[in-house]
Amino acid sequence: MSKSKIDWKTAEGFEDITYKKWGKVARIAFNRPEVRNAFRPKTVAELYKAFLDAREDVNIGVVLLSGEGPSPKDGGWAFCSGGDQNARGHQGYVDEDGMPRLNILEVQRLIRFMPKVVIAVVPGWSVGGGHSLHTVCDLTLASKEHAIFKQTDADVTSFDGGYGSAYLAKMVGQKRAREIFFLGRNYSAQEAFEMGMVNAVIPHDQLEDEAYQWAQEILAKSPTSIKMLKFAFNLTDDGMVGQQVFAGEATRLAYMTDEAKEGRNAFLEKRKPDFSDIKWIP
Ligand code: S0N
Repeated sequence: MSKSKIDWKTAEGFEDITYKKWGKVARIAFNRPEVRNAFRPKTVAELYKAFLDAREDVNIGVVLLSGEGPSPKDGGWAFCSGGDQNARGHQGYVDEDGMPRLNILEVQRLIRFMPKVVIAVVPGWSVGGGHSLHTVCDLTLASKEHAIFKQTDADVTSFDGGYGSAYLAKMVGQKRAREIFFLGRNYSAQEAFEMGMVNAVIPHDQLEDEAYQWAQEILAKSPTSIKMLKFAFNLTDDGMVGQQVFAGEATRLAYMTDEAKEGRNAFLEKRKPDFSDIKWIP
């Protein structure tokens, strides 16, 4: 698909992010390039709203998460540089309402548990909480020229002890994950690819088109299979919640059987259910 054929329709009402849809693909992007797309609580609230909309929209199957750019100040590119250090207060990140929040973790969970594929499309810096976000996405595509992966959590005493570190270690191995967090070095897209935390390194001017193409390939598959596979991949790392999410979808599939209809009908008709015709298929 050439870029000219992607005719994004932009949703109104967002300031810190952009939210667009075209066909069965949604695109959500940080829109604070002057601070390397750092997030404040307002940014996170908008992210949550957009992700929830994409989750609920039955026409959407794949979500691209990216960052707008380049920066009007210096031309730099960013996916996200994590929590906005200007908004960080004593107990969390603080907006005009004065409430300290760590609401990015709610967005992480929404990405993790949504029954759709989320692809991190990384055009530049992916740092701190921004690094955690690419980690929690299902796939990561990175700009060959501009993407840089870096964990500054131990520099600013704002550490992600959840998916950002522990799940990263499942992806790149314990030694590498500890190196990423303990040393806080910069890693190119190619180095991140070789470590196993990036799926493809793509020339910058083709990144968006290529991400859209990856989405099209996924969208050609069976939606139920993709959803069940995502939850199956998650299950072992998500404990009882992983089991709950997977099992919920199994229950939904069971609802579609004749025996489920008989169980419901028998209750509504105030009689005992008759499962005698149902085969015990091995
Ligand atoms: C991204 C970096 C490496 C880019 O360096 P570069 O290219 O040299 O640009 P700079 O000149 O440094 O930056 C350009 C302008 O952007 C501002 N800026 C950049 N990042 C931030 C930021 N995070 N907050 C506020 N402003 C930022 C710069 O100040 C500069 O502005 P001007 O032009 O006015 O000087 C480099 O910028 C960098 O290292 N940035 C900081 C990265 C960082 O430490 N982020 C925070 C890490 N921690 C988290 O994100 C935790 C988040 C969280 O909420 C959390 C909490 C609990 C559990 C989990 C999490 C989680 O999700 O991780």
